[in-house]
Amino acid sequence: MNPNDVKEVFNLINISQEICIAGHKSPDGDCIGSVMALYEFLKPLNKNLTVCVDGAIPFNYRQFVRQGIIADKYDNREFDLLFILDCSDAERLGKFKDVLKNTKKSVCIDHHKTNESYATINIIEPTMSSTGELLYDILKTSGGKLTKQIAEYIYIAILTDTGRFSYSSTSSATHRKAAELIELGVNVAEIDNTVYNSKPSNVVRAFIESIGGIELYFCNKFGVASVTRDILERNNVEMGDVDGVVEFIREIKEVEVSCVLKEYGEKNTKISLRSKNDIDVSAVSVKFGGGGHAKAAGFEIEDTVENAKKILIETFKEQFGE
Ligand SMILES: [Mn+2]
Repeated sequence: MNPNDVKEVFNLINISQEICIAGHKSPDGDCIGSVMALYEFLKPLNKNLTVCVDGAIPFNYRQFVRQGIIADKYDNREFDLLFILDCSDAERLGKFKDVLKNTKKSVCIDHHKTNESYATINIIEPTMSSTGELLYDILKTSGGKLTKQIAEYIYIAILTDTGRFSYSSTSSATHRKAAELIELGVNVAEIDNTVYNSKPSNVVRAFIESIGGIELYFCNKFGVASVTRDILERNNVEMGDVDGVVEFIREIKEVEVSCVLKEYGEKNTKISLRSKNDIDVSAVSVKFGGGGHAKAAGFEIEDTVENAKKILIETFKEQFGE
């Protein structure tokens, strides 16, 4: 993290009145936690704040995001300053992507190694566990007091993007920062219960149906399952609510790469990949126009779930020497 960049970020905040905070579409815990932490940090500075995140907030994060805080649509206006968090490329802003084109000064804060440094100032740290952890480092340099509320948002971002402090991106520094957040008042058990132990039964049923379709290939090293429109409709749930399928597949002992295919439309399939050890799934993801990390990446294929699955199996055939 370049100290001059951070200084310039706070300088830009000082001289800006209309500030937009944007995250990536189909927001996850890191995106929501980071966006909301920055929102809470900027709130007392009496700026006009706009939050842009495309896609439904998953049910387990809804209580952390006050109703009406997120803009419905982008009206093409220009902001003095735009923050883009946890977003590896501008396309991932979804329906808000024009905000980057229309705003002169932008700051991107991210930890995806595939980040294309598309903003005016880019603070990109691929070794960080989460955008939340990186944002925490940045906010700490302000010297201002971080509230319990900010600490909670940062904690949610770190907790969820480290898989409850289990991924290899979790460093001793990550744990030290988590300790500081707890000292600021974060209730660990309460957050855990809200984020992980609060699923409506229909969401769990949709999860079980999705998991029920697991297919294993290449001596069980590659596991794949789909979340289809059918499953969602049958159980009356939103796509964003069915989380953790790809992580669940990875729990199988032999699985090296797990994959979930999400049917967003008849010819719109979103793919998430997880790697347990050495296979870099971000390389595969980039080939298909996506991005991510070595152990967690994603992209879209404009085809049916079944065809996308065939493409994925073919793609990993070589990796597993078949
Ligand atoms: Mn992230």
